[in-house]
Amino acid sequence: MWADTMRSRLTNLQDDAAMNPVIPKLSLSWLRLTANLILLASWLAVPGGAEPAPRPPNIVLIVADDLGYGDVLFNPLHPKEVSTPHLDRLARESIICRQAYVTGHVCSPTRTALMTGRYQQRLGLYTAGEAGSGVPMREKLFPQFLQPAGYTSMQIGKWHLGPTPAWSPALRGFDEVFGFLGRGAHDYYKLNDPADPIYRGTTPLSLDGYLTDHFGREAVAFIERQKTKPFFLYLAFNAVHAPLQAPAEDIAQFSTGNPDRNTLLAMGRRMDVAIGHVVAKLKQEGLWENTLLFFLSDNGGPLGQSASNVPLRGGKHMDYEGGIRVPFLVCWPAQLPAGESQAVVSALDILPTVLAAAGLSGPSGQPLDGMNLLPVLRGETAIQPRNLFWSSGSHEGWWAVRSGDWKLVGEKTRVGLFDLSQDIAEKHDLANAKPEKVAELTKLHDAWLAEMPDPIKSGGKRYGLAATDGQAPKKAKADRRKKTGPVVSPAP
Ligand SMILES: [Ca+2]
Repeated sequence: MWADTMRSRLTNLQDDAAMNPVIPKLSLSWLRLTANLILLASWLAVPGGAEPAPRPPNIVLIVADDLGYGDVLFNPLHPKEVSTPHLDRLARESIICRQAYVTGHVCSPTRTALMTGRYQQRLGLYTAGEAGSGVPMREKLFPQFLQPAGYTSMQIGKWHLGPTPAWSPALRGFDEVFGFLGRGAHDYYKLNDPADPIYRGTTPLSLDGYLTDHFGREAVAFIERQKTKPFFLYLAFNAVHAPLQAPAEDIAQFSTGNPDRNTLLAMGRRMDVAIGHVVAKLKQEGLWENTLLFFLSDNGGPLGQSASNVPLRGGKHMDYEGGIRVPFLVCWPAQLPAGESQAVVSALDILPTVLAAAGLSGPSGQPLDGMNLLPVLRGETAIQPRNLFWSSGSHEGWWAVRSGDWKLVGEKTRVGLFDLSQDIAEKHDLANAKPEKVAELTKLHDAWLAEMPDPIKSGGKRYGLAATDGQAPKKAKADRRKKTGPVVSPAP
């Protein structure tokens, strides 16, 4: 790195000399000689004569909870009352991915995919109840992939991938932990509840203050502790998930006429300030250029809490775009030019992208479902059409597939077909007009779903059908009854 800097300075001086005859030729020769001697000395100082390997980038993964597509300033269609100035500043240094998706419409399934790099359905986890009950311990998680490159990892905030300390991120590759485990929600002020503690590592804490502020402070303190070595920071806010709670002075800054909306925006604003502190710390320590940072929401904004997903249809708990398309930033100043991308990206892509950036190969026995985004984001390869899939199993009955610009979305027995290149708001259902396209996309989804195991809790993969992948519901019991008479239930 240092030798590169010297080379670059010498090149700049030579360029300056070509432009400016005032720089004496003698000075240039002296400079060139000195630089070459220093380069030789640095080369000799390294065993084997090789330059030291460059430090891999720091990885910062910031996840907002239930933040609507429309509730960030970097969405140009945002409602006028939205206020996220720090995220907006970050967005101007990032690549804004306008067509970015998570793998589900609620928290823990999408966080499962984020941490495993695989569709959560591969583990039989289709719903929040299933994924929240615990991602199998055999599954390797994000920080474990980074350990061979010497990363130190910290998880801050909401985990929601297992309810008890037996599922703690401290047992899943995170060297440091500060956050809560169990449910998707946590009170923002009651931080001393033994039934739902905030943990440091696996030790319950008793705290005062506002939860989002704690998460921001912990992130800054982690960067301070780890600034000399590569680190992975997973900063998983529960903001702006319910309960709707924010400091009164923040709520007072909003006057939409809707108290819920005011509080929601105040929660977002408080998270925005925390993110601002994290970015400022990275810059202050000279780490910014070589930090690969992702920011996204874990699912769409809930319409019942006055979130905005403008211009998208629907919200949390739905597979319309408003439930699964999310605000998404990628920032790596040393490697990626700021701008916008129209590539269709998935939260599944984050792990493969990070592994590529860190010079690590992917797993052999646990194939990842996403792709390394760096070639596309650098403009080295063209954007290719791709297929993405969603399913929340038989209970909810939502499913969807995106293939190129076409999207088929199903809710129980209804399906809708949309051309997203013309109709981002999914207003014009083309299912009746294009039955062949419905059949094509249904077949794609069927093939994907056939690879997935049944949901771990109960029920089949599809609405109205029992387990066994789309076959007719099992009739074993009924058939048995015909042959053997009524089945007598055991006494309770
Ligand atoms: Ca969520």
